[in-house]
Amino acid sequence: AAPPPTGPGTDYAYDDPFTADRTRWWREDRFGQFIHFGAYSQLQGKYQRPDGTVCQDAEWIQRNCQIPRAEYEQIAAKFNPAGFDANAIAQTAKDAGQKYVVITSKHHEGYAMWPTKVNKFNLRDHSSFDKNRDILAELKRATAARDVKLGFYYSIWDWHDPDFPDPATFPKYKERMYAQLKELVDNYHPAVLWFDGEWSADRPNNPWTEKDGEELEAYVRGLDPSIVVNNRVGKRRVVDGDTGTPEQEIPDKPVDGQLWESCMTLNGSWGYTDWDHNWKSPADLTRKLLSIAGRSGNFLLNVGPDRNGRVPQESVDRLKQMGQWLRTAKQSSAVYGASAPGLVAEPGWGVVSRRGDKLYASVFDWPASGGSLTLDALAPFRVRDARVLGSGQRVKVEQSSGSVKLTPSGGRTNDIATVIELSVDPLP
Ligand code: JFZ
Repeated sequence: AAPPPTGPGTDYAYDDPFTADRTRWWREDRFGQFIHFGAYSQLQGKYQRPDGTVCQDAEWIQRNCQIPRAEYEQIAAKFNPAGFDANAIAQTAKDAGQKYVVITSKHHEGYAMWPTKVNKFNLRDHSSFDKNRDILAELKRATAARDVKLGFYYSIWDWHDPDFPDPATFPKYKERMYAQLKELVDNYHPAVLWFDGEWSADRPNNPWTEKDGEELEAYVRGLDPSIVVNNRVGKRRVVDGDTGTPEQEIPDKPVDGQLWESCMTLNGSWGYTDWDHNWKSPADLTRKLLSIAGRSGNFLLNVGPDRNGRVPQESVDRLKQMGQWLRTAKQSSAVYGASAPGLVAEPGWGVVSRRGDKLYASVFDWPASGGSLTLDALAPFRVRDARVLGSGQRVKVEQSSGSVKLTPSGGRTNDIATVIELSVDPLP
């Protein structure tokens, strides 16, 4: 699978991902599920060194705990995620309101989670797993059956491939990387390819360059032009870490005009660990989702299955509660297909998102009885109507040139966020 020719005159058609048809579904869906699952999951976050000391990490455990290559290969050979239940995982995403799933097909460790023919370091050839099973194929079937899209995370940085670190042999690695990407596209038809590991690194050295990223995007475009490629590679790469694919954080203001996605863990770890119980609350997670949508971004929220392939109940419970909130009184209108309002500034008492002629004011801090909420206008508009989703409670609206005052007639509808739907007409 040779990469496409590059150089003068071979530029492939660069379009604007933010407006391209292929990303319309992505900009509409807003909420996805990340899955970190790999040979590292076999250790569940703990490695006991020969001297008896214990080193803890998740998906970086091989590198950060200095596990020798041969020993890590022996650990991977024990990996047997017999309990991996693609239908249960896809249903968890569906119940949560997560419209797409992105699973690590190959993380930095270099271990492929599908029966690649490019090397033997994979779940088919180097594990204790059933050799008749293919978890990516199982997940493809299970997500498709629930109208959930499937994408793959793929790490460029590869700790296992012997040709990776040396710039002289790096092209051989790239050939194998391209061949693996062709396998993933041809065999599983992913909706998203989420590249990572493109940054400068040591142990091992990472020879990757921006040019490699542009070539990679061209190659993927050649494999399937409908695939949404995240903005860590390619000519539209967003170098500003705050708005490209921010890890564990949300940009502090709306970001329009580009695709951006905040990825977060439900606790503090991407890969499963026995020891990380720092679970975020459903209210916090739902408010993060609302804040991200109100700043025109996507939320990719992670689960890490254990060595047996099971998603922790703590994760399932939180995602289920997020889905229940979204399905109540069409509160999901504040998320799916919604973006930054543009017409008003983000208030201190919650977040505002916009979908067509509707503004959704998601109120985290409901005013005391008789109290009101103020929205500072950024552009002229008229409010036709305002009501609380779920109760139909009418809200008194007083507009002045620079602000809108909303005075509810009753109480909040829930403890996470009470959504006021405003019907508005932008004015010239
Ligand atoms: C990367 C991986 O190293 C990590 O294991 C996990 O898969 C995460 C989703 O992605 O971590 C990163 C990558 C980039 C930044 C931070 C963490 N960054 O650009 O700040």
